[in-house]
Amino acid sequence: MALELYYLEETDSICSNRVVVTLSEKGITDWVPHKMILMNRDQFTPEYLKLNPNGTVPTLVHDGSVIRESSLICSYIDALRPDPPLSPSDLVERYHMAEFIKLFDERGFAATGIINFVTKFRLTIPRDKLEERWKHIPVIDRLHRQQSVIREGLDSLYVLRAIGAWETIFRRMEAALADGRPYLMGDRFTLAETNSATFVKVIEMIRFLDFWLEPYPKTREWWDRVSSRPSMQQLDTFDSNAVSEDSPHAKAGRECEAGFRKKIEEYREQFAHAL
Ligand SMILES: N[C@@H](CCC(=O)N[C@@H](CS)C(=O)NCC(=O)O)C(=O)O
Repeated sequence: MALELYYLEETDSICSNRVVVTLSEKGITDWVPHKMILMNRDQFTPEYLKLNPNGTVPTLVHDGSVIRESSLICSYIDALRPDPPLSPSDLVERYHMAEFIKLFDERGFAATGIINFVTKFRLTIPRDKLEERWKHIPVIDRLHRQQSVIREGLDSLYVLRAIGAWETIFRRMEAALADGRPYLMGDRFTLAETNSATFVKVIEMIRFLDFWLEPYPKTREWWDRVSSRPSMQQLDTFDSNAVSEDSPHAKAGRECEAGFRKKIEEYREQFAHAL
């Protein structure tokens, strides 16, 4: 079996890392890496666009068949090699896990990108580089999201939406973990973790996680448990890690913290009714 992965090997590459963590948890090490660099616009070469017309990373190629979309790639890998299973055996539980993953895909992904863009990207990447990259983005939603947060900063409405997405996710996680279970689906680490932990990692890299999780103690414990697994710890050995207090993420986080906290307060006041 030949598994080839087109991916980014950077600590804040949330979708690629979903797959990297899944491969590690499955104990699969014999995959062929094709490292991509977004700033070199590797995602827009004609050869890559044939594999992935969205111009996004990651893409998995298995014996010549192409599998796209990070959460689907993770499910594919789980199905490919059954042990250890990363899905519950119970049918209803499997669909409850899929509901979580749908929420992470539909709201968590964009929200995490927005938080990374409005902090680290906004403060470190030269505007002309971003303008050049924007000329090639083939999906208009992604283009508008990036342009709005880069141009308007924390005042972009996308930032409040991103906060809303994470407030919903944290509330749902807290509810799932309320009975004392260690992982979202029960006793075992599953795809619900591989599909969310790399997103939460970025919030931690920016140093926003400690204050954000204050009202969510069970989710805090969950994060401590999940982030200490070797599959997650390896992410800190990649480029763009935020281990040092001098890293771009840590610096951008310090610069934006006060404004971001105000936005969380604003959201919590306006949306106390949210579930
Ligand atoms: N829904 C896709 C999203 C993938 C995605 O957008 N990846 C980002 C990197 S995290 C990317 O390739 N961005 C390309 C760009 O910004 O030009 C998935 O889950 O695989």
